[in-house]
Amino acid sequence: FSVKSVASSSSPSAVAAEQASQGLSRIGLLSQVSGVLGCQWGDEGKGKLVDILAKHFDIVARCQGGANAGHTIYNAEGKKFSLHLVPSGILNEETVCVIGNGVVVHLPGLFEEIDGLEYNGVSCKGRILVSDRAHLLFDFHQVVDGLREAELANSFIGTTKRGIGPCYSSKVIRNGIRICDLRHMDTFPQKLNFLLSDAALRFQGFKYSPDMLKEEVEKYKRFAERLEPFIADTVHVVNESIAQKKKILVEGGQATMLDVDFGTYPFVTSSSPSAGGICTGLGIAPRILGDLVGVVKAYTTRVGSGPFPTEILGKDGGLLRFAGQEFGTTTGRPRRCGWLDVVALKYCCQINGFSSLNLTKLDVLSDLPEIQLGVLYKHTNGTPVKSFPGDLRVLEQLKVEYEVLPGWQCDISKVRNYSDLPKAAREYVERIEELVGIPIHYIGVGPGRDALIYK
Ligand code: 2SA
Ligand code: GDP
Ligand code: MG
Repeated sequence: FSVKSVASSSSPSAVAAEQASQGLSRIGLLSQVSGVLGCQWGDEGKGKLVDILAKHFDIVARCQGGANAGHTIYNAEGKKFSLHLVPSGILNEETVCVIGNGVVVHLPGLFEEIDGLEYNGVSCKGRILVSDRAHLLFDFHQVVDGLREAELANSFIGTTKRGIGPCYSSKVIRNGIRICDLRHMDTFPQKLNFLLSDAALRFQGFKYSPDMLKEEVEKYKRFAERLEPFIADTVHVVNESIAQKKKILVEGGQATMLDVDFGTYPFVTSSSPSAGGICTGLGIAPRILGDLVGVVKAYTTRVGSGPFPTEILGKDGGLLRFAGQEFGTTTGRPRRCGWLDVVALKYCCQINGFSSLNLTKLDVLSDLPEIQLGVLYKHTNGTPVKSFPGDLRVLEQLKVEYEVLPGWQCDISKVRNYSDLPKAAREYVERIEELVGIPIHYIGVGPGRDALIYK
């Protein structure tokens, strides 16, 4: 397998012209390995930026999560695609898409996604590589996800029920079945039997019979055949590509506030959507990691349970949800909405060391007469909270101090130059930059590919 280089796909002069006009200098991502990561609780619009940037990269890779992710992108004709496992570089036909070792792969879902893309004219053959080290996520993991949530009753996490937690549990407890195990159908049934009987022992509601195992094994024999051309040692492919000076863009799923270590535990996902997940989920050395772009919505959303300090409850939160069309890409669940939380954003920037930010959905705030920014957390006794607390009880009890900025109350969705934004919108952007200390290089003013301002 070989990855065609972005630089060698056109003549040198064409490449120079491209870079000079609207290429690499404009996007500011000059490092060999760059990444796009979520700064809040997911759905910041990571997919859109990755789709736009893809043409400047040879490889776009996912390093963690699974089909819990929902990344919405639009092609040049405005056709909408919702991606879950396939990286958002897939619409750019020169890009190779890698599903790294850190991803948990539900094969029926992956094939459904590939079929949907092919049906819509997007060729996937030879363009998607799945790591032989990635773990298989079975239907039973999804059933167990639902059973665990039911057991938790009122304190449920609000997972996507895509089986993510149970699959990572299998991986970490070392019972997991990996993509490379599909090449050993002699031992596969035994491994799967162990997983299924374990689940049956743990959950009364889990129905399991020898027929079910037989059926699942037969299904996976067919999947194994179909998957074979997609399977690769992606650690080798990625590192060989790095050695050949090719460019790699890593697409994060979920976000730092959902990170199993840094997020609002236990109301988190089961992977590492922060910078560290790039190294462990793709086999890329930390020294090689370059520019990371943090994607942050101009307000905040969260789907599922857990603390949300700047949440707007009631009718006003509903208005923001309606304006931003805040419904889950994977599950259709309504997202909780609130003001931009600068305390959480600074914490996220600290962990990830972003070189720049993409502020998305600024257009959604256009109708508001005033906009609030959560700038400080205070304990109930009035003393400031020094940094984002790990203790959920502290987080649930604190008070947020807000700054109030004027709104601009006009349509900005057609604006393409930063200087053409209304003064109040620029002031909002610049106040965030000032508070966080990281430049905002990209500003989203609509869902479409063209609705992006380069600042
Ligand atoms: P899980 O399924 O075990 O990863 O759920 C654990 C928590 O992680 C949250 N989570 C997400 N939050 C926002 N967006 C996600 N993707 C979909 C989307 C979500 C959807 O793009 O809209 O469609 O509902 C995502 N994936 C996981 C989840 O809500 C739990 O809080
Ligand atoms: P992701 O998971 O971070 O890729 O984000 P999602 O795709 O789940 O959710 C972001 C939603 O906002 C999608 O429907 C995007 O099409 C849309 N979107 C992205 N950027 C913008 C923007 O700047 N303005 C508006 N109005 N919508 C946007
Ligand atoms: Mg999403």
